[in-house]
Amino acid sequence: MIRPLLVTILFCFLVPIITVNGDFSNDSLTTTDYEPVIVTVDSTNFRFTPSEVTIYETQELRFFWSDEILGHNAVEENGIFDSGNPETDVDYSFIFEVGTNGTYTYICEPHELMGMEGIVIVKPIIAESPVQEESNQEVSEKSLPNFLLPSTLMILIFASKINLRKSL
Ligand SMILES: [Cu+2]
Repeated sequence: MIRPLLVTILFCFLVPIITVNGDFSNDSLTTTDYEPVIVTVDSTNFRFTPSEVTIYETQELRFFWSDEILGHNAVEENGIFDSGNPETDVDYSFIFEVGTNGTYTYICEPHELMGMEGIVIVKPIIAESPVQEESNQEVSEKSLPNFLLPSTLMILIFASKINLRKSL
């Protein structure tokens, strides 16, 4: 009589624990927490700073400077991104989509010969978009009781049958 009851209780507790743990692995990386990485022009007027940045796919890369003495731009060597004409005030952002990880080199067109260039290292992410994560959570919350109810009922029926047999 005690054993089936114990099994039932154990099963009811273990199943939700296993299910919840399984879902946690998907949440290990989220894209929404990433701050934009800002690249500007240093005091020499001919260098980007930082000249090398490491970012993640979907993280914002922002080229920002204002009141510069000279006009600058940031143009990726294969045209992946381009801030436009050289300006003394620039606020240009670019986002590398998922799957575009790699190393990118860009230049400032008017000062290319002076070595005004920068490198962006884009690392891949495994995360889903925030919208997908929310919907996954909804699904697991909804499916959990639906899944537990039939299995719990079956175990209870099974347990009661064993008890019935024993009492006969
Ligand atoms: Cu420049």
